Amino acid sequence: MIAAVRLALALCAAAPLALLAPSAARADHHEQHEGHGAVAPQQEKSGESASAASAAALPRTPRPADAKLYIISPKNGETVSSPVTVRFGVSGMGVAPAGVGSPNTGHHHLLIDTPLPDFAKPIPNDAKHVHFGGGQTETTVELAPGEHRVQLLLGDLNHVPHDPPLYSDVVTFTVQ
Ligand SMILES: [Cu+2]
Repeated sequence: MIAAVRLALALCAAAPLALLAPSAARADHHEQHEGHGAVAPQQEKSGESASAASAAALPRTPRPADAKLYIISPKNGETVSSPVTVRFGVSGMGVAPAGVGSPNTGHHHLLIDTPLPDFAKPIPNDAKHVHFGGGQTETTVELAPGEHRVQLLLGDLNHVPHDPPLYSDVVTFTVQ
């Protein structure tokens, strides 16, 4: 029952996130927008923004305790050439596209040469935090020669890590 309610809340929160339409968002959702949109703290209403950001906790989606996330390839310590194919593995949960709130599912995020992000916020979306919202289970990345590290982090329909967060071990490899 609790899971169903949380799911409904999460679905409700999905619309403003997807549409980026603050006028359509309820007041509490609006705060979330300002919270995770405000990268620069020196905004006009910086005081308000900061308190809104700390108060606006997105709903976290529960997940099975025994679920596992792992990188199938490359292997830790391997030397590879660029572009590098990275294959994602998950057990105990399913993969669903972003925006789909099926229980015990999520979508992959590949963290490239960056540590784990703040689990209370949507996973950043940039060159170091790559979202696979279509439900993809592998990708190919261009990487400069040298040592690199990759790690997987599962996100729910709103791109927020589950509770508890599900992430893989770090894989470190060398691009020749
Ligand atoms: Cu995502």
